[in-house]
Amino acid sequence: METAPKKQIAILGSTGSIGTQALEVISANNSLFEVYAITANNNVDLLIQQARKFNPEMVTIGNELHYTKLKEALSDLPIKVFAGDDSIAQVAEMQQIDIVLTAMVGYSGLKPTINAIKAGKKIALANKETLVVAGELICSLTLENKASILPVDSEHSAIFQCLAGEGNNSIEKLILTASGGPFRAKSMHELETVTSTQALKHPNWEMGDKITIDSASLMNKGFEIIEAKWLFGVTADQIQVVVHPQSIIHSMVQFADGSIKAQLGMPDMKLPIQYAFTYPDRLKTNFPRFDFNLCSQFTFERPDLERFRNLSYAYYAMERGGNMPCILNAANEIVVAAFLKDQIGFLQMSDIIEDAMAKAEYIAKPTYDDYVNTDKFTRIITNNFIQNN
Ligand code: MN3
Repeated sequence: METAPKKQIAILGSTGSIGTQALEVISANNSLFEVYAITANNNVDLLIQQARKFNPEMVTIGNELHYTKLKEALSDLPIKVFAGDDSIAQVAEMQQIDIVLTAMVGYSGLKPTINAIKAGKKIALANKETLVVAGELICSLTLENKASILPVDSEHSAIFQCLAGEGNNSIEKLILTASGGPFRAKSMHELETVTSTQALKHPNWEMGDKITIDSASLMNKGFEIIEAKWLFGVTADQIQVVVHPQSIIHSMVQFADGSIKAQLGMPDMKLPIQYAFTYPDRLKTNFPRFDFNLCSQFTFERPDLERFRNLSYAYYAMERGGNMPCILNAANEIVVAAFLKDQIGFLQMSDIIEDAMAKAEYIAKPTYDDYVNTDKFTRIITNNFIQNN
């Protein structure tokens, strides 16, 4: 029997939560997939371990201070070693690569994703900030270069799975589910004093620090509505967010006849990662199965936009368009970092984001350079708001 060549996979951000889970998926299916390249920003020790285990063609560390350590630790292996952000962006273009998994955190994902698109790659997109910041540019480049974007975010993977087989049937509405995060039931008064340690305890999902804070503040859901707009070509009024604390329904699509399709399963990112790698096929797994006999109820609530203002800021940024989502993202990255260092409180994150959105210069039709400048400037003014707090 003839066997297909293994799909060559590049993982940008291999030491993070998505990256490590992607490596588990590849390990479990090593007759189908091979790791061609891995990159990390700072976690050189784990990157070395991963490189020794998966023996990729190339390994890249963003922080150049770690280059020598990485190079020496792999000197007995035929692995090419690089350092610096430019090298990470270049990895994405390598001719041998079939799929690029973009799993880095925040704005840093933009440049490498653009490079991968220009090289016509299949992109398994886990870095939602890329679409938040520059969705319009990313979508036009994707079309132009015949690249394809496969969602890894669980909600968008759910929608993507619901759309399989629907051909040209148009979407009436997307219904994104949200767990509500660890602070779902907290009063406004309680939210004034919650700490980053409390925010980092997500009830259902194991994720990196930044996205866990974003989940607690509903900014993650805000980013996901913008991500959905670009991935599925819908407008703001076609996207509804519903809080579903059990996190079993991962999202839904409502069609023109009123029918609603949902995708369900245990919360486990390995499933959407694997589906992005194998689409349109499904692979057998031994992931835990959801059992209706063990679940007494599914509940749903309307998100509270007074306690969680970030979600309304995201709707506003999406409708305003231009560089407004880029401003939202940059301000959020800065306030989340400050909250993690206990420099500002939980509710102050939203106050400062609102100030930054009011102050940063709005550009209706931004170019790539405008996004770069918007990001830079918004970070400066957001830091000023934090200092003067
Ligand atoms: Mn998600």
